[in-house]
Amino acid sequence: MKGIDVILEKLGIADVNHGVTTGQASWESGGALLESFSPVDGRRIGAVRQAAHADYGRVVETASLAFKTWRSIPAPKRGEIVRQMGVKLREYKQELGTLVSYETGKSLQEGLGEVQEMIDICDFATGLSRQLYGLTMHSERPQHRMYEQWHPLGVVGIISAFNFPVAVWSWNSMIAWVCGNVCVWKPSEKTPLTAIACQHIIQDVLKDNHVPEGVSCIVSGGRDVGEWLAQDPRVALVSATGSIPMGRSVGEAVARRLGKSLLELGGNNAIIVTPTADLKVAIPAIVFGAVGTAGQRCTSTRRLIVHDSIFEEVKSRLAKAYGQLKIGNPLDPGIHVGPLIDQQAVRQYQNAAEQIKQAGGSFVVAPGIPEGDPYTSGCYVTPCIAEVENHWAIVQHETFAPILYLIRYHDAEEAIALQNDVPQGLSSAIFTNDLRDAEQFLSFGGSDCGIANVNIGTSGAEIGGAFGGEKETGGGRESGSDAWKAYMRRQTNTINYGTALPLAQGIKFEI
Ligand code: UN1
Repeated sequence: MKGIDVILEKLGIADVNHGVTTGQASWESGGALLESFSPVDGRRIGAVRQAAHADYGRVVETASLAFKTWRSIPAPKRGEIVRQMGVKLREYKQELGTLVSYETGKSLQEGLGEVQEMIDICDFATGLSRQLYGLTMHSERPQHRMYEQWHPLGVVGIISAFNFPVAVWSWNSMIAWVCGNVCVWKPSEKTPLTAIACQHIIQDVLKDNHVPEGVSCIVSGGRDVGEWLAQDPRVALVSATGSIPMGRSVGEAVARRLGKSLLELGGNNAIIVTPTADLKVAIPAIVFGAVGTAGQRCTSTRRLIVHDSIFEEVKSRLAKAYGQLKIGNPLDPGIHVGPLIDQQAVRQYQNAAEQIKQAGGSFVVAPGIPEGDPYTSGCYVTPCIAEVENHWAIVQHETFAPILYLIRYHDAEEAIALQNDVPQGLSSAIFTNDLRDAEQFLSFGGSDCGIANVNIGTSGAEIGGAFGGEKETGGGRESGSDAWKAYMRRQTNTINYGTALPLAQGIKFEI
């Protein structure tokens, strides 16, 4: 694609790039070459030289050393450095957003939106750097004072997924940095170039502020690099975003060494549509949730649980809306749906469609593979809708593709039971104008997900809230609210400013 070359040049992306960096310095690493192909048109965008095990070891050593300097810089000063990163991201928003769109296949609007999330988290982290608050407690002993404080953990490993190739890194790293940690990032092997671009964008900030090598590292590579991070006792926290099997294996390896992990795994997100729902609001929310990012968000809407009385109406309105979807080059502003990440994802979509048929599902909007120009990369699919039953194996499973399941319900209790009856627990929503339905959905007896919305869809969460989910989604929380606490260790301090030694619980011990 013309225009992309100019953007690559501006972002410092060459044909072959160093895939191992410790901030400003890039390393001649010994791993294999990893090529990145755009799902938009199949073009080879460039390649990165991956990390060999020895490179990984040296990076973590450099990071561990840098931690000693970085943690001694006052938190608000670290916040100021993160603020400057936000300024740089504003400057490069168009270029980075375009590369995100070209390397992942998401629409340009969504690529730009992802960079906006990065900018927003920089602002959030800057403010947070002055608010890493601990509590004070009243001691039960005279002339004693108790309080708690939060200290940085050390090296934070970040494993990110292809679908949000840069925002997820920034949610983790910006917060981790103001907390005083250093970061080692293993980007998705499907989107290695956007990661290199991020490092280039922040390089001047690192240099101008004399940030030591090792505070912001990248180790490019595949599953093996993720395993090195998970098994490495020098890595205090491993934050991993991706599939449930990936998270299970990272979580198990980190738990074996009693390390900390923060897991952000799959979702199987549902929207309940009640009889009082305002369909003018609900229909676009459902369509965006189901087909946005070609159904490849962990928050994508996968299941639609619709009341019997409006089932046919919702079905026909959705079929009409799907009929208007434009599938094509996501960099074209008139396009709604871009490609999936690669041809393997297309095969998974086809397998899912096959399983839906075998289970007895019927398609309201049929699946398909568009052919000819501009679909020659072989990564494009047609968003589809199927009438199914919630308990079917394929419905219980997260397929990362634009497949929307329609499920019928009769009473409110049944709707909530269906919504919760999947192994995952990330995002959920209800469309209703009935106060009781809404409050019931948000109550302890309602949605069991980490995110529960009323009259907005399941995807597109703002960075100000804590992001994450329950059950097989992994339990981690990232981004806003007090998610920063996962990146710090809590220390409880008791100080005796008297001349006696009263023991807690009134214990007498005299010598
Ligand atoms: C993801 O899909 O991994 O809520 C993250 C959303 C985005 C983040 C999605 N803010 O859809």
